[in-house]
Amino acid sequence: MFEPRKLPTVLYAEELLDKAFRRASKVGGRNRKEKAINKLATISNTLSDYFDKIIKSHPSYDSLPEFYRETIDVVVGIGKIKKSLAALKWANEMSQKIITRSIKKIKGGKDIDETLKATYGRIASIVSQIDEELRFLNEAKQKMREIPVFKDLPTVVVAGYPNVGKSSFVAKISSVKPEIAVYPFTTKKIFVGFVDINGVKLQVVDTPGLLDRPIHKRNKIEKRAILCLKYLADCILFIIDPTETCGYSLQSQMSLLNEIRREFKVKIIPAYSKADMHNKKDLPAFSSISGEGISDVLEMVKKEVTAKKKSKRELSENLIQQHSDCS
Ligand SMILES: Nc1nc2c(ncn2[C@@H]2O[C@H](COP(=O)(O)OP(=O)(O)OP(=O)(O)O)[C@@H](O)[C@H]2O)c(=O)[nH]1
Ligand SMILES: [Mg+2]
Repeated sequence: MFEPRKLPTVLYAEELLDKAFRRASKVGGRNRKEKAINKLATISNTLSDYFDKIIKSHPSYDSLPEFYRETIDVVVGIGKIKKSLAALKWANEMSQKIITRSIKKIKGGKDIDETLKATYGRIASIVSQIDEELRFLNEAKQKMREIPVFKDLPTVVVAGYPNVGKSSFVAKISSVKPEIAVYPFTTKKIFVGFVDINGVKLQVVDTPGLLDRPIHKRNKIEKRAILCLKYLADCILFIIDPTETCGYSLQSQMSLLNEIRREFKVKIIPAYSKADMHNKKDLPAFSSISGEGISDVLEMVKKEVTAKKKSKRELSENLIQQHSDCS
């Protein structure tokens, strides 16, 4: 299983060269020739160990589960990661070639100091050429670390317009504490928490707010929320703020709800937030501040995911029965 959190920190060109050259400066030898060869071999090993480590720490992106593959593509761009890793491979091969050739030259009697100087220069030039890629891989690592690792548990994804109270709800019911603020677009990442509803363990996912607009107009942050709805949700809790203190009209929120209903085939539970501020009862209503209505909403979610689990089990039992029936 790919764990983005385990990706190593990537050194920039200057740091990497410094590491390799510093190690080389410490090696000795029985004579000048041997010492020079040992220096070059040390640079070669340091660089190739390092490049191999970085390249191997990345998974085969094409065989990752769809959710991770698409999310990484939105967050960093898989094409760019592949190109950068290819540049590292190139730098590795080039440095090995140059060093092998220089060692041969020294063994063959070429001027030691001159050869060493020229080799250091060429290695520095090659590694500097991939500085941009090293920096990109480091940024990619930072961004990928923010992608949570999901468990194989029934999952409810909390969605809705910005500022309606999604994070407040998730923080109230689960182990995770996303940031909450009075302004919209507070949540920019995906948060996952866990909740136990009377013995049923659930994964609850807080997503960034969505506006009612076509997919091609959605920004990266919204796209991440959409991927959670598409791949992770066994059920969607769609939160609506009827007080409109979120800054968006009830009409726009309902229009988004209809859009989500058209787009996703999983069960959607619409619920009003901020029940401490209104008396609307045509949908289930809860308040993350007073706590009213929360347990009813959780009960509805639990009923939904357990029903889904049951229908999944029935489906596989039916399949087994059909296929094992030899009569
Ligand atoms: N009165 C009242 N205010 C609430 C309730 N839930 C959330 N709020 C307030 O609404 C504002 C937005 O809450 P968040 O939980 O950050 O909303 P969000 O939907 O996660 O917002 P984004 O991450 O920006 O999409 C904050 O000022 C909260 O204190 C509630 O049940 N009652
Ligand atoms: Mg939020």
